Amino acid sequence: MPKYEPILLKNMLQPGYTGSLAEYERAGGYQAIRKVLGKVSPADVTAVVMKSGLRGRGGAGFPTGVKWGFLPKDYQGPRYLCCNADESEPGTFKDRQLIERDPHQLLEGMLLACYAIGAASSYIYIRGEFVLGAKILEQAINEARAAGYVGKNIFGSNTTIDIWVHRGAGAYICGEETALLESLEGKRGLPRVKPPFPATHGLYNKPTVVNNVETLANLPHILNRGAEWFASIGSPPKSTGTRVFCVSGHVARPGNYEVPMGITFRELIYEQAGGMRSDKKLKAFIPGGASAPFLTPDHLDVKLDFESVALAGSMLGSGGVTVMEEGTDMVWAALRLMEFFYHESCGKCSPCREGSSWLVQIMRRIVNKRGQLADLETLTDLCKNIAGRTVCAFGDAEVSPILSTLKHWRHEYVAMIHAAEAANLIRPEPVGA
Ligand code: L3W
Repeated sequence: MPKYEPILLKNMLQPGYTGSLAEYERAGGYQAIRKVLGKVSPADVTAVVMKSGLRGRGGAGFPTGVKWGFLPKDYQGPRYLCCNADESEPGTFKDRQLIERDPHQLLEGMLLACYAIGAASSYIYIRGEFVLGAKILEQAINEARAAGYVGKNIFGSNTTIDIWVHRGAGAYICGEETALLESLEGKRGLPRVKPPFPATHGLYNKPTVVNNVETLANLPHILNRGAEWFASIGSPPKSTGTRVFCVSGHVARPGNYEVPMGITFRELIYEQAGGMRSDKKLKAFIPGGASAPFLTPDHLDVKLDFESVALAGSMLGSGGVTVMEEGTDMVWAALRLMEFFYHESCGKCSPCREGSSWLVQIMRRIVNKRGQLADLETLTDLCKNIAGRTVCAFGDAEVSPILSTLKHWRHEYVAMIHAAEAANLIRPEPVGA
């Protein structure tokens, strides 16, 4: 038995649960939408979600009900819901499990969100590599459509809600909400300048809500069990509910763990994930996906809630916790992440497009024992000229591995450079060579 009551993972933890429509309904599925449809007004559904304190599980943690509330009230044209299933943040693999193991939970969440915002069409933008997930979702939508739960006049009401699956083509940037919308419209996935936000100018320039898979999967439970119940879980008032944390790296039991927000990293790593995989001690961890700055063993007692992790100098982000043991080369680790961001930069903004290339070249030079102490200042300067100077949050994200490893493990960079000097390896190598 898990220590904490699972909410989102509950069904799939039952032996033999396949996630079919019949099994989801046997477990109490599609009760929330039946309870709400035509009986509770859309505004009241939004009010419940607002009161529950649910915040976005994709990275930014924006309050879900507040986001829905930004949609123009008097607008008569179409409005859309987009489910962000483009899970690509390194170290994050929760949405995939939610999709593959309990697809109807997500579909019911989408029906509730569509009802609340008045959307008749919704899209699941799923990462292209999630071939199995896309297939499972298509099958689940077909089952729900055949039962009259998706499509015209759902559950015999006069409400029409359709759900379509759209597969991405392997670009990390399409997890950024406006790049996702561009891609969904058939264009190249490049972020748009915000404001205007999707709430007013989204898909096809219409009012649109973009919510993450885990965010939407929480909705049936909130509508079934009430806002007060949800708000009492976790670390109220600002971090309510559970999070599905993806623990990876040098731990004994990597995997997804659903726990109430507010437990400590120590508990997540040492109790839930079984501690370190060997006798080596923990050296570092990334608390919320590769975009989140690294933390150290001094942060093990930080609580896993939005505010506490921000106070510790990082972010809870997408919930991907990557653990590294003693002996991990932090300069190499930062380079590895930087190579990912360099590869994935969409190229729209010069600081990110050009800067990521320079950062990778300098980091490679240091790791290849050709670095100089002046490189550390150049790295810092470059990072400062990228963060906050791009259209989307990618610029901030890509500098965090370098800035946070320089903050906590600068001595490793210096030692690498001194070792190169001692071996007389310094042969100034032009950047760009
Ligand atoms: C209307 C306003 N809407 C804000 C909406 C906005 C968006 C949400 C949050 O970045 C983070 C990033 C990654 N009127 C509004 C408004 N909104 N003000 O609220 O917006 P924002 O700008 O704070 O965040 P964002 O651009 O959505 C997301 C981090 O997440 N991240 C990325 C994870 C990646 C995945 C993945 O693999 N798919 O989850 C990880 O930590 O760095 O900081 O909806 O429209 N006045």
